[in-house]
Amino acid sequence: MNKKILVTKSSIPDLDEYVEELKDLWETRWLTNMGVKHQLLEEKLKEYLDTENITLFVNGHLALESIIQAMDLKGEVITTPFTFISTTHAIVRSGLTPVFCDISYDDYTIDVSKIEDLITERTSAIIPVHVYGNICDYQEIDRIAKKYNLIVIYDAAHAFGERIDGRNVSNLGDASIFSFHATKVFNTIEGGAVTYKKNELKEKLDQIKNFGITGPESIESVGGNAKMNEFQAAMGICNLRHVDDEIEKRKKVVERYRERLSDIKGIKLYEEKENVKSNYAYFPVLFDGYKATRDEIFEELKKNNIFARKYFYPLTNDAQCYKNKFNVEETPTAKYVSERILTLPLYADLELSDVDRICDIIRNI
Ligand code: T4K
Repeated sequence: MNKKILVTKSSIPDLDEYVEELKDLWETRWLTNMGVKHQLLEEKLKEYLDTENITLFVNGHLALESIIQAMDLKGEVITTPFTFISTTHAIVRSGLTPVFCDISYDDYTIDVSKIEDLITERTSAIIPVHVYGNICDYQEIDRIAKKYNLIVIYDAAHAFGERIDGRNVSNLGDASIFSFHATKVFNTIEGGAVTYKKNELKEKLDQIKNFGITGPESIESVGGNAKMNEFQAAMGICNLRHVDDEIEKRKKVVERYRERLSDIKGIKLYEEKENVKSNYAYFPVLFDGYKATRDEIFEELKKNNIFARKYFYPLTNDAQCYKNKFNVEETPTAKYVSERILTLPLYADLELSDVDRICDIIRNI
């Protein structure tokens, strides 16, 4: 049997490098609660992401819930169902109503031509997703947000380090959340961050992630616990040293996939854009009119010990827990895409011979 290939494989530093980074924790015994590693990683990420304001979190999901709380969103939030369930859950768990906008067939991000029809007097924000690292039409979103006085928080979980028109994605909208989960281009084991425009949000976010505590005898707000610990931050410090190399290696894998899968009838690949510096986070392939269906390809790969993933199927507005609450027919393009898309294995040290094998299975099915 061929070796098992999963959809991704975490990037990690050499064990010695990580151990070296951890050594001082054995002396200080300061393991969490915004220790020196946490502070250092925040500073380093500010620089890497070219942002003035960043707050670290224990994961991307709580980063999103926390910025929703900090920006005091109310009522309805326009978002898309073609995403990881986290985006929708964060809105619902914050007591808000998600209003689902359809996606564009070209890049699977929010269809900006459909946003305005969904705005009501209860709408407070738009939470678009840079799905797979495909960057949303931020200029049009900016225009709409300005016109209707809406807050924009990007779910940039997939878009770490990407740039568009020379700007780092961390600077788009009012705020962006990132995931540093083990499966991401840059990871802190579990982890996440929010970047944002308004300086005063820093204090609020720091409170929300630490029980609302502002001093040994003062608790100013109702917060939770969403702090990144020192082991996570240390992993981040190490991984950040190598992330550019990792992205370069991912690029090579993606180039090979493109070489082998472009210009095949019924296979649609996401078009690379000249104004975007990609991080090569995912490699989604749409089987639309191909000789085999997405599900047949998925099964055939599985028979060969290759585990691609149906990101993102089902749509979040079709998840069991949201059945009868939302109507998937209202987002027909998202439904169409989610039934046909497959994300193929992609990680820095995926061998090109394995890419060839995956492509051969797809081509020869
Ligand atoms: N917004 C968006 C758009 C997101 O995609 C996500 C997370 C979030 C928000 C929330 O951010 P976080 O709170 O997670 O920071 C995975 C990840 O757990 C999740 O972070 C990610 N999106 C989502 C797209 O993928 P699953 O359920 O697919 O994970 P799992 O356990 O099936 O792992 C997938 C593959 O990754 C495995 O087949 C092998 C590899 N893997 C996995 C783990 C756990 C590793 O190589 N190392 C590992 O440690 O959700």
